Amino acid sequence: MLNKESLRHQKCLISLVFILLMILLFFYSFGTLCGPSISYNVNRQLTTITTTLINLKLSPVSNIQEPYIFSKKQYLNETRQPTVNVIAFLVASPTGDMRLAYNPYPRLRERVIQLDERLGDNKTADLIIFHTGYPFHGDVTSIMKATARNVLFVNVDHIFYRFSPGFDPHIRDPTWTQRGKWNYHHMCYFWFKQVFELKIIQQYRYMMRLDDDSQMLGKWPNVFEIIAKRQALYIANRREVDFDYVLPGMTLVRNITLAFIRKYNIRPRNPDMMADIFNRTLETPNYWNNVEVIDLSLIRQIEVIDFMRWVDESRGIFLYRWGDAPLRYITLALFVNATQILHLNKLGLGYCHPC
Ligand SMILES: Nc1nc2c(ncn2[C@@H]2O[C@H](COP(=O)(O)OP(=O)(O)O)[C@@H](O)[C@H]2O)c(=O)[nH]1
Ligand SMILES: [Mg+2]
Repeated sequence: MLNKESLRHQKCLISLVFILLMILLFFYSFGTLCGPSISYNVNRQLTTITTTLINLKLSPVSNIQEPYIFSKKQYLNETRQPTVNVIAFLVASPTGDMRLAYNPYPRLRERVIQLDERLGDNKTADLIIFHTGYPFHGDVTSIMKATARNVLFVNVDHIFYRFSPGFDPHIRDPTWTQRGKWNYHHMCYFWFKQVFELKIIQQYRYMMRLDDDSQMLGKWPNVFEIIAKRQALYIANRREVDFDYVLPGMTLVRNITLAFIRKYNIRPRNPDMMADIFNRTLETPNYWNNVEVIDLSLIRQIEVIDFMRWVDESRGIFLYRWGDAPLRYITLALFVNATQILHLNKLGLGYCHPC
């Protein structure tokens, strides 16, 4: 009697759960079908752990997954020819006190329109806007609509705020501060090393970096075509120097460079640039890389990756604010022949910064 009763109870419960499930399923599919059409898609790059492990083994770069990518390709359902060229910006979305925070997107939109007018690549290169924080929907779509290029908004919060291994930002103060306490250092770390480890970058061969506080002057030819045709590895902006009395510890970068050369028995490919680094007492040279074009095959070479790791592990970026510009200069001096570096001024191309 008791058993029959509990059996009936169980049956009732199961039917009730089943009905509830059906209702839930109905509302879920109804919501999916009839929900407001999403104007851009979130491309959550969810790959299985196995794939990631395989990738890591095969590739010398760490292939960091970017969790949030808003892509115009999906937004407009566009079918464009895939390209090996990419133009990269980095900006910070407004955070904190919104009344005081600076919103970089309106100016970036202007720069993107200008880029389309001035760069003679027929708007074929992709545009990646690396950003921290959360741009408003309107910021994203206004830029996507302003250009015929394929645009990708890539959130880099998951790597941007990282420090070199073993560096403790809590017990130290920086020798240089701009925006937040460590923001400038993070920016240098990003452009020197982190950007090349992002998975999204792996599909490209040439990357042009541009900053939102700079402008191309006049019409530019297709620099991607030029670097490829001339089989060059880098297009450099003008030479500048960092002074040790402004950035204490800047010249210590020579020690790590020397140690690296000795350890790996390297013959620097560019003796003139190397001499430029070592022959000045308090100055460290750099190319002002707020604009640069890089053949990414350069930084995919094992020894270049090793050098970037050495620099990273020395913690000099955070201890002494070694900038990505002098670090790039040293990388070029170590690994690139003079003939493989093209110069904007020799190409007759103008650029201003800040402007
Ligand atoms: N997301 C993010 N971007 C930054 C930050 N600091 C600088 N940037 C970007 O990095 C680029 C270079 O920064 P900038 O301050 O102009 O460097 P400077 O020209 O070397 O003084 C600019 O395009 C900025 O938008 C930051 O803290 N967060
Ligand atoms: Mg700047």
